[in-house]
Amino acid sequence: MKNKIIIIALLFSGFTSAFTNKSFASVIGGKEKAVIQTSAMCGECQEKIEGAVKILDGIKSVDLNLDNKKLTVVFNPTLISLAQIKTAISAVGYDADEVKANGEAYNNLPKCCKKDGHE
Ligand SMILES: [Cu+2]
Repeated sequence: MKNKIIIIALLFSGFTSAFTNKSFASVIGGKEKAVIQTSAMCGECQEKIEGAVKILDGIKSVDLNLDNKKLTVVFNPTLISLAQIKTAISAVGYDADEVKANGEAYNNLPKCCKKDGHE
């Protein structure tokens, strides 16, 4: 009986540490969920970012919230990494957390889609 409790306690501590070790990402049965801060300004940006991520291998779902500019992405970490997703967002001209937008792609954005476009 006591052994059973210890095993359960060990399983539980392993389970919770799997969650706390991943700062903004959590593991959900082979899928990983991450929230990425982007620099999206409008619906066009939203479509562009979601579209750029959606076509990548291993992406389960993509959703950009324009109110807080956060992209919630569920992906299979054995097929794609979080860094690759951020690079794809940068490549279409937007910041993704610590990864800054690709300069050329950003320059080619319509003025209203730029960070200083609403002055
Ligand atoms: Cu835009």
